Amino acid sequence: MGKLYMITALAGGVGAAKLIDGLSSIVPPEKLTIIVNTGDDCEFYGLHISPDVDIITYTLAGLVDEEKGWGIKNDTFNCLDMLRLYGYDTWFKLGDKDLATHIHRTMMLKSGYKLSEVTRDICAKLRIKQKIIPMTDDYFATKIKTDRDTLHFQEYLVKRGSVDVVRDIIYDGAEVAKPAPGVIESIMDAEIIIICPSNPLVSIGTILAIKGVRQALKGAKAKKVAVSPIIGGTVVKGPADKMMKYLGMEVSALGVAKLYSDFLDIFVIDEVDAPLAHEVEKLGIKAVITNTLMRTREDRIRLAKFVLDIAST
Ligand code: GDP
Ligand code: FO1
Repeated sequence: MGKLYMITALAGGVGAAKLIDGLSSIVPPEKLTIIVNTGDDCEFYGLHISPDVDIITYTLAGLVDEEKGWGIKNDTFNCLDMLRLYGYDTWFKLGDKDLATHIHRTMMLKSGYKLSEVTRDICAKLRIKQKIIPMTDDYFATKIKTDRDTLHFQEYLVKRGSVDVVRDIIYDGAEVAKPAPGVIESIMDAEIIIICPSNPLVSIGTILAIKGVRQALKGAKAKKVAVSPIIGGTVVKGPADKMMKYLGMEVSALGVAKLYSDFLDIFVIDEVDAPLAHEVEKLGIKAVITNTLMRTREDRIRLAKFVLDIAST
């Protein structure tokens, strides 16, 4: 690769972290900014948890549990066991080391620091040189309206195992939440913007719902490239396919392309979805085809290189 580009990525959790890992091995850290979804943030035992921010952070720090894609590798669950004994709900699996992150974050938030400042502090202490910015410092909660109730996203996903029929997705707080410092600037300053393979509704959709973000993406000079999170009409993991289906969307790379069509330049779709390329291009988006499944570290690096090559030609 010749010129070193300023890159900004929009990211959710596990799917995104794999591509970010690939990018981080080929891009100098000071050239990479990652804007991360906070719609999944939740509170347990008085602690503020930022699952997607932590997934990206732990991945870049080499701490992540590779098998699950979240949490810290070789973590133990002694604290949770004790909390269960005291009668607390323990369906959200917070490891002992992971809890230290949430305690630290909550203490800093309580003493007046913003989430973006806390994230910077955690990154510095974990020696992460890339810039990780939560999408907002303000309250924002993704809620799922089911047939019987309205749930926080983590209750829908983890507690109930995403079995419910999804009637609506509520971006609670989107009306007032402001982009965190650096979000709009990093979009406007970027030369390449990458939309990671993340849930288009509850990971990328939330970032796009923050005031000014979609507008900034439309106006940004950067080449905007997304990697499809849907391969052959299905997901690698997570509930994106079910959610899209229940909300009447086409469950395919084309369905995702439609959600990004007002700002996207290039859509990277999987080889199995080659027949959709023509329909994607009808939306005014260039479709490029490759193997997008990241099973190994080599897959991550290869896909990251592919995305950068496509964006810089
Ligand atoms: P998120 O990253 O927080 O949105 O949550 P998930 O990790 O559950 O992933 C969401 C989306 O990423 C799903 O639609 C997955 O299909 C997609 N995804 C996960 N891994 C891969 C991968 O290796 N390649 C591609 N193309 N998509 C992936
Ligand atoms: N995902 C699960 O499926 N079960 C869990 O118990 C769980 C705990 C957890 C704790 C900390 C953390 O940072 C992430 C955690 N996740 C868990 C992942 C998380 O719920 C989702 O993958 C993301 O919110 C979606 O991006």
